[in-house]
Amino acid sequence: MKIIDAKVIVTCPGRNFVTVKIITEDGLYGIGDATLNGREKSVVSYLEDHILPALIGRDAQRIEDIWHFIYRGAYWRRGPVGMTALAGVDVALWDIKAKAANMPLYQLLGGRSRDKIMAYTHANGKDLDSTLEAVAKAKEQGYKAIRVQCGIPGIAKTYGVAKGDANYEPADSALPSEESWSTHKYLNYIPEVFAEVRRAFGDDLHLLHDVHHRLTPIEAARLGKELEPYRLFWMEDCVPAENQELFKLVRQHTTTPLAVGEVFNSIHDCRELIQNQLIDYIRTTIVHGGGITHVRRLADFASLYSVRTGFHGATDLSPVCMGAALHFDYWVPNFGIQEHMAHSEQMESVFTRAYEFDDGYFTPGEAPGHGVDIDEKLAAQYPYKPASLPVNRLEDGTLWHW
Ligand code: CS2
Ligand code: MG
Repeated sequence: MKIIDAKVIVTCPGRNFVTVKIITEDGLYGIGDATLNGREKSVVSYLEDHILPALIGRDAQRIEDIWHFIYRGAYWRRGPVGMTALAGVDVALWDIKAKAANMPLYQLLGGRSRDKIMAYTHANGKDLDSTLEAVAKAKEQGYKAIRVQCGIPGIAKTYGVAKGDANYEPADSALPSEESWSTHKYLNYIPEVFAEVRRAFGDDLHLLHDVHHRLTPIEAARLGKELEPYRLFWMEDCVPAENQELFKLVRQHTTTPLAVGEVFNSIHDCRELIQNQLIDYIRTTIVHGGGITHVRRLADFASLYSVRTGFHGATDLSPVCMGAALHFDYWVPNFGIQEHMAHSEQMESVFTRAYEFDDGYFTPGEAPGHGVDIDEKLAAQYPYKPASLPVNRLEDGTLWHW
């Protein structure tokens, strides 16, 4: 099944998405998400200048061999740009293989392990009242699990809090905007937010919170302890995780479950975290983790240590990634939860999708492949728009973690 064409489709229906499309001599084609928020063009060049030309003439069925050809062939292994480019190719090839077998992708992985896939969505507000309204709205929509982010008095702009009614989109300017942060104000306020949410909505709702890399280990330990009465499903990205050992101190002090990994791109970024049971959920998802071929290995390794998957699913991951992720979620034995930040109608108009949402759960659909396609004509109407993620400074001007 020879590859005769491979290309990158860049489109910006409200935000930039990068899609790999691989076409075989049999007329079959597959697509994969290769979007890296704020660094999209780097991935496009990595694909167009270094990867795709070398695929022409290769056998599309040899997914594993092509994976290693790209990964080892780079010499400069790993990294978010290379692994996102690799993921786009890998998912396109899995899409082709499942279409050739005329089966939904999850069947190719080993069949489904569950009837439905629990998702969590985002509820955020500039203040406590609007946050509580947002939780009520998400609950109304049927979600059983809700991530809660709230504006902090005295901090102008808090991570995860959208401007107005639009979906939260952090890459909101061509050059990085600057945000200001106070750990002191944040730590003094957030436990009260969860106390209020529990008071208003009771104990059944799964509550999640994203710290977004901003604390030191002892600060994260304090927050984890103070959130214990509110029984979170997870506290995410509590500290930056390049040094995986940082989690030891947090783990010693709190039973609040810990999630990490959306910025990771290989098993080596989280091996110690998993084998030392320093985390409970691994967030590394298909688009940034080298595709299904690599993330499948990561999930199996995590299962040895009772670590479950909790795929990243923000709007800057395209519906193509969501589709592939849901097939993976349907199969993976150690599934935890799937993030779902809804794409706008404009974004969804460019991508047709087989997956469905019902009362807090997804199913991936029975279409051959991952069930997502791109309307290239419509995609061409939305040209790339430069967009950067913000940077973050402490109140004294120190450049901090965003
Ligand atoms: C966030 C993301 O969804 C999450 O957990 O951490 O929204 C993250 O900020 C974006 O994906 C960055 O592009
Ligand atoms: Mg996050």
